Amino acid sequence: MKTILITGFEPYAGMPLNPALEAVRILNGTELQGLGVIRTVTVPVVHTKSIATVTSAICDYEPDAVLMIGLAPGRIGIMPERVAINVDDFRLVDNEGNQVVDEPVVEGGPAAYFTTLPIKTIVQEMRQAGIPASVSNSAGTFVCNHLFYGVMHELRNQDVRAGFIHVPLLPEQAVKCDEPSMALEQIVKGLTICARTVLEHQKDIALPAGEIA
Ligand code: PCA
Repeated sequence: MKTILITGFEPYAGMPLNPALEAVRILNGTELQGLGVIRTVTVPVVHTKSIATVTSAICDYEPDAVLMIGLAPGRIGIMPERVAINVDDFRLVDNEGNQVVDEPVVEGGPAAYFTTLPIKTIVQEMRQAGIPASVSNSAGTFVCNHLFYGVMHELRNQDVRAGFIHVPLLPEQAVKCDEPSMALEQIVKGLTICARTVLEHQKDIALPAGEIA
């Protein structure tokens, strides 16, 4: 039986909840029809703690794959990220008041790491299940990108596939700011499809997903 580790960020920016964490709490322990089991970990939105929290969970669970989940307000669907870049440029303070500007995530590290998840297949499978999904070409430069880059760097010589997926706001959060949203049940269903697809597909498909933004 394979193990897939799914990580979820705590609330941040004064929000009372983070849909990533709400979804991850529900997913903990889910069995994927004989393919594997989901294990989860909660990640602080603190740049000095986020990477270590996930690398320690990787040591504990020895997963076959790692899916890191975070919130991106304004996104219109579940969006697997293509690339992590080696820069912190925080538009907000993190949960311990740090605002890092124009510093590398890893001093001397490569400019970027690509996801090792089959993101096109993931998008296709979610769409076929009726869930809005698309590839994102930027995970931003806040703690989500920081964690994504840091974990890809830690895993660079290991046979563990990993990547980051952003989710939209919940409807109750979105009404206040007129942003797109997705119900928690749909986010949970979508992330379950992501986990299953990663365990079922080693290779990705060629689906056009380039965007100018
Ligand atoms: N989203 C933020 C950090 C935590 C989260 O869920 C981001 O996109 O960087």
